[in-house]
Amino acid sequence: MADLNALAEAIIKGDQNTAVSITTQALDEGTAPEDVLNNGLVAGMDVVGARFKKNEIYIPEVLIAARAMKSSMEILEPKLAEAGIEPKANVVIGTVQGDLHDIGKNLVAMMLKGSGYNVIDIGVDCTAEKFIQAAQEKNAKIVCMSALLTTTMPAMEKVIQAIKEAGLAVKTMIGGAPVTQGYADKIGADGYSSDAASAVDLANSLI
Ligand code: B1M
Repeated sequence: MADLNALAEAIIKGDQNTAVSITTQALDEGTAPEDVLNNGLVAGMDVVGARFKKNEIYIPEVLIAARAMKSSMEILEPKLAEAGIEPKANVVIGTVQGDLHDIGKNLVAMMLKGSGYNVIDIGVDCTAEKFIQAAQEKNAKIVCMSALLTTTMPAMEKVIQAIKEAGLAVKTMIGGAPVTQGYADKIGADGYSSDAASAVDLANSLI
């Protein structure tokens, strides 16, 4: 019988082979894909997020865990689709116009995926139009923006303004090293988080 605690542990350790093998075994044995997701993969990523937040582990460990999660998800996703299991929500994420930094944005995207969101990553140097088009096309509940340069932070405000003008019913989240809660309040973002694990908590509170 596949051990979902061991699957969570494999994700925490970033042990890709074990994660894939337990995921495959669990599905072959008829374990519900939702159980594999929630009690194995997401349970593991929750621990990774909590440890990252407390500085008990660092970016490389998070990336390795995310890679293990991704491999298992590739096996699980078709089964989830067959079982009609919906993601928590669609989320659009991108780095704002003029900014090419994407390491933090990618981490946030991975943590959101790990927590059950369908993440549409529109990349770097994204204009307000690109955010809006993706949010409309994918019927997104949240638009996430990342900026690493003080000079590109104002592009976040432009996106928020454009979203308001377009009358889109989406929540906005911002983050990145120079960004603060005060700045989020100033430009009317719905939320700010300082790190990728807190971004998941914030998204959960916004949907
Ligand atoms: Co750039 N760069 N860079 N750079 N770079 C910084 C940001 C800088 C602080 C370095 C410095 O001078 N000390 C400085 C900015 C100064 C400022 O604006 N005040 C800077 C500069 C000036 C530049 C260039 C202008 C340099 C030049 O060409 N003269 C240039 C700009 C290019 C452009 O974007 N147009 C540039 C270029 C680059 C590289 C391409 C070489 C490379 C980027 C590679 C890549 O991303 N693929 C790069 C890098 C790597 C950095 C540093 C060294 C590291 C950034 C990083 O990835 N951090 C950085 C200095 C530093 O921070 N020590 C620097 C790790 C990452 C995990 O953290 O992105 O903060 P971070 O993400 C965190 C949180 O902020 C949060 O979660 C993440 C994980 O916990 N978070 C969110 C991020 N987005 C979020 C969104 C959310 C929620 C949370 O919700 C939506």
